[in-house]
Amino acid sequence: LGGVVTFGETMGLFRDPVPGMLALSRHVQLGMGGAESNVAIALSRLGTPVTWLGRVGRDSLGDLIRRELAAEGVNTVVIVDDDAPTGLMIKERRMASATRVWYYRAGSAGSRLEPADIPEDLIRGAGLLHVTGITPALSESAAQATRHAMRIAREAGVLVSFDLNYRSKLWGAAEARHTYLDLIGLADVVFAGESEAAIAVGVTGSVAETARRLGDLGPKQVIIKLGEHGCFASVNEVSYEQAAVTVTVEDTVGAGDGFVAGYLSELQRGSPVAVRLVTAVSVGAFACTVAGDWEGMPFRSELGLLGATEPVIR
Ligand code: KDG
Repeated sequence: LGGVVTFGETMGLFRDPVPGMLALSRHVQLGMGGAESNVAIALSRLGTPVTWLGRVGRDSLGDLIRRELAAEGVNTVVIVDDDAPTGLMIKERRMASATRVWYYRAGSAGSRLEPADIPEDLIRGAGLLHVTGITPALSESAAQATRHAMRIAREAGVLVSFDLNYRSKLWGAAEARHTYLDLIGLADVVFAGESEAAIAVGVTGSVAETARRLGDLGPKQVIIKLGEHGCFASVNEVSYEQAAVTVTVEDTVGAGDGFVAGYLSELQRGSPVAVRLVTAVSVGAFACTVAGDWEGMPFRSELGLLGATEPVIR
């Protein structure tokens, strides 16, 4: 199979790893973040070939993103936009248990993605296309690019994966709902948290009913992410439950992306559903153990560390 193709906006990221008021930070660290590139890095570390496509500005943050993805073994198709800067995200870890995020991405290079940027042949040759609900929230052209890519994949018989990934700072629930209902219908695999799923299909009495309603929109594989409670999945109308792996949490941002990568990596390997879900919760747990959106993603050879009984392995 031709590996995974994904695209979206990756931004520069400022954060202080020490909890407290960002206004008092004197040692802010520079990094990057973006849901789709987080997934791409995790897939690469898990041994699944992956290509990330996106726009960056002709600036140092754009250089950082290209260098980091190359270092992680992610194939990239990067469009350097001369007319817009790379977007930026600022993360304030106000206390160990509460992180706030601000975006500086309106009009950014990444948000200027458009249908003409989509490499149609690359998608037709892929094993799977993965997109998230962040991209259509960025701009009208990015929304069109997302839909266009999903249609091309579908027409070519390439599996399409869609993670709702609701971001309230980017759009309202009513607008998101309209787009979700459209895009879920173009997906084979859909991932959502419970509250995200409720935006699309309303509040239901049970996670099984939520999954059923999402499945009624088209996807055969519906996976509801339940955070510290693991996940619920309905695949070809069979239900599965998987508990989470308990870890000491540093930063939950990126856990959902790790979860998605774990599932998709196993799907690409032809693993059964139960194995996909175990790897999903394992990679999600790894992502929580390290401050940073993607830095904690595991290599496949490291997955067994979660069950380690000795703190030091010599
Ligand atoms: O899923 C983690 C992402 O939220 C983060 O890395 C940045 O893509 C991002 C976003 O839009 O919030």
